[in-house]
Amino acid sequence: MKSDEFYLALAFKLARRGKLTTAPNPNVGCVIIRDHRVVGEGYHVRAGEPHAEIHALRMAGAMAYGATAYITLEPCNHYGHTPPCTEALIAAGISRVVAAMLDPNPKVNGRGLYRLQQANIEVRHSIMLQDAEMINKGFLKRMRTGLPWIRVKLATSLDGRTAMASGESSWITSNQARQDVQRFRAESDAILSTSATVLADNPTLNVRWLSLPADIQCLCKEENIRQPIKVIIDSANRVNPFHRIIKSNGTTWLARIQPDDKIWPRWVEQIQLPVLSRQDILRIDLMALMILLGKRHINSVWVEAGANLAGSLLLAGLVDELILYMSPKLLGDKARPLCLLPGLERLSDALNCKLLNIRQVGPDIRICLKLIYS
Ligand code: AOF
Ligand code: ZN
Repeated sequence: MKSDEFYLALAFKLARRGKLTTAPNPNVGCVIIRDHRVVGEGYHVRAGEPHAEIHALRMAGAMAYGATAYITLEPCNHYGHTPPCTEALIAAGISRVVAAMLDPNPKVNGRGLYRLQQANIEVRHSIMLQDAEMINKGFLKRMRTGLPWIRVKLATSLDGRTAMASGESSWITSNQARQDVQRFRAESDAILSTSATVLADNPTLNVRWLSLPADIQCLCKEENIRQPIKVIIDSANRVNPFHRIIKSNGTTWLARIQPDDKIWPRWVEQIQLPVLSRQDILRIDLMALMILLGKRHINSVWVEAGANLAGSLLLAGLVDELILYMSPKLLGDKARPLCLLPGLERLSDALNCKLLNIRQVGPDIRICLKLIYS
């Protein structure tokens, strides 16, 4: 006989198929097992469409009677875009439910499993919690805190430099590293950058299907690829309608102190944000920006900007992960540092990270780190 973990692992595998499409909803997978056989399987594809359990129940049909449902997240018990999955499980005669974790969505949060128990369904939960946390980092953080999961990308030399003193920087890391970045962009709901980066590099910050690694490409057809929302911090209104990021036609939010009255394409929105003033310089309040993104259902933010924004986000305690591409080059003492962190003086002020993984990407090294704010 196979273990609950074995069948739940199948459900996780299914859940991952929705990686590029379910946001702002979580990735959820479900398998239905009767007499040691898989009789139904499903995963949540897109917000607004049926949940994982519904796909699996449809496939199982009458075979769901007396069966066990393995689900990577507690089934919902509320009317959202779709009716509650709990009622569908009960109506189909499911006799046991194994759910990897509770759904922290305040609309669910234990009520789904409670409803199943009331209907005399045997319930087991909180197993393979680490997998359940990993697969929905963004959704879970937003449900728990209102804030998105924030990843900052940095490209650096061996001596921790990002650009020459002149600002010359574009080719520090390899083509392969830049291709690897496409994966993170595709998996994110928003890409955050600054007017400084727009003015210096004039990027599009788009996901290019052809540049995606094969394991990501197979999750989504080219025409269905989701472009993350581009969010540009532009406190001095320096971005104009002729920059490539604006012309390249994808939802773009300009985070500004004061909107201007230029004529912008319909996919551009100027958002007025509160400011923090430091040494007479007005800066957009980054926490207010992240709260706003959370309210707009952004689960995950991918930051591609310079040393200034990276430093400010780190100092504001807003960074969840650093993704560091390190090129085996030495740029020397005059080159620019990785991120600006003024005010750190003692070792006890240091920002600490936990190493998540290291990989070689072409000639470069990719280091993924989790920030530990204590
Ligand atoms: C499940 N199974 O596959 C998913 C669930 O607006 P709706 O109706 O799509 O509901 C969205 C909420 O339902 C979402 O915020 C999360 O709490 C839960 N997602 N629940 O039973 C699923 N995707
Ligand atoms: Zn549901």
